[in-house]
Amino acid sequence: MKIIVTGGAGFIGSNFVHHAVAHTSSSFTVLDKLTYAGNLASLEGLPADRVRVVQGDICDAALVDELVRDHDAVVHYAAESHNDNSLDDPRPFVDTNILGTFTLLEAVRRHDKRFHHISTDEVYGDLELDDPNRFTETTPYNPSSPYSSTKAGSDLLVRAWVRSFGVRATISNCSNNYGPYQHVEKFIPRQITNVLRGERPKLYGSGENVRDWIHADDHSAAVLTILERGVIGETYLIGADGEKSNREVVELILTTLGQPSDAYDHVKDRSGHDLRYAIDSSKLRTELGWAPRFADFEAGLRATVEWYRKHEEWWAPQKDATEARYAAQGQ
Ligand code: NAD
Ligand code: TDX
Repeated sequence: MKIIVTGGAGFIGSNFVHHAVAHTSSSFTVLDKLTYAGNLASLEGLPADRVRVVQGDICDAALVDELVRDHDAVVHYAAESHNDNSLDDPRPFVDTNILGTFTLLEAVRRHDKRFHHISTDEVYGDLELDDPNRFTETTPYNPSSPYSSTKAGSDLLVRAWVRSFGVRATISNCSNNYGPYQHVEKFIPRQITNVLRGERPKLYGSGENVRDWIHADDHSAAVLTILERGVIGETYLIGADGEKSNREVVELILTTLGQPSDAYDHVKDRSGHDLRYAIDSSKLRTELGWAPRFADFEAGLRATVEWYRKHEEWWAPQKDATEARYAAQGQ
């Protein structure tokens, strides 16, 4: 197959291209605007005869139409992805996440191509810390932030294009990813690189907020599974039973790097900060037979710490500007 990967120079998209090159015989066209979050270094080492990069905007209807016409499928990762940025300046989130998805949907409708939409568990809002329930495919949408509301809007567009126009699309909503090539603005890489630079990790508020962690490579395997065997029109939740409080994660990073487990600071909380996310991925596991390989979060985190230790040249160029932005926000 010839597959377009939007946002393929970002964190999860680049992990997907590496995974899919190794596990399929397809060829891939990365369509990426190369915003601050896109990095061609994340695609180094891939075979040039199977991976090509087109720098462009998913809101560019003419470019999108030309590319979609010439491919079999689109896997759609491109997004503005950081909650904190969406609180500071929501406009690019509306443009890319909503209008960009609309532009892609119109092209796959015109050319009758397979579409897989990458989304997030954040569309379901948050859970109490002691709620015995987890998110499922039937949990009502209740997004909290400008980021998650634009992702929710894009999911609803995909559902409408399936029902109204018969577009051959599937959707997946995944929990928090960690692994190589994640931008240093995000929680885990920010704290790892802080410790590597002799700075203290920064916990928003109490640090009791819970995220459900999955390794990006497990996310990629799940997406390939859905692309190959998913039922058109269906939504699949992706998660690896990796619930941890932010404080627990910071303590693990500190001890992995030989520091005292309490060598962190509490900083200003995020406005509207979601308390807890938790995914029930039974549907994907029972109906499509997927299971995570990185079942041990601590081992996966140690490998990720090691990756950042060995790849300072990948993250260092973005670190100072990212920390300057946080400092200006009191975080
Ligand atoms: P990221 O910010 O690391 O990467 C986003 C990529 O999209 C970048 O390469 C950027 O240049 C590109 N991009 C942005 N706007 C674009 C545009 N208008 N046209 C073309 N390319 C554009 O994000 P990520 O963390 O890799 O997330 C990828 C997808 O996965 C997003 O849709 C996100 O909502 C979803 N997701 C992320 C997580 C997570 O934990 N990071 C969890 C669940 C779902
Ligand atoms: O310095 C920090 N300190 C801190 O305590 C940062 C950057 C974050 N946090 C907290 C906020 C969250 O509770 O850590 C948690 C994780 O934060 P982020 O990495 O910003 O992720 P989150 O807001 O949970 O969203 C992520 O998962 C779902 C991705 O960024 C989204 O794209 C995805 O949809």
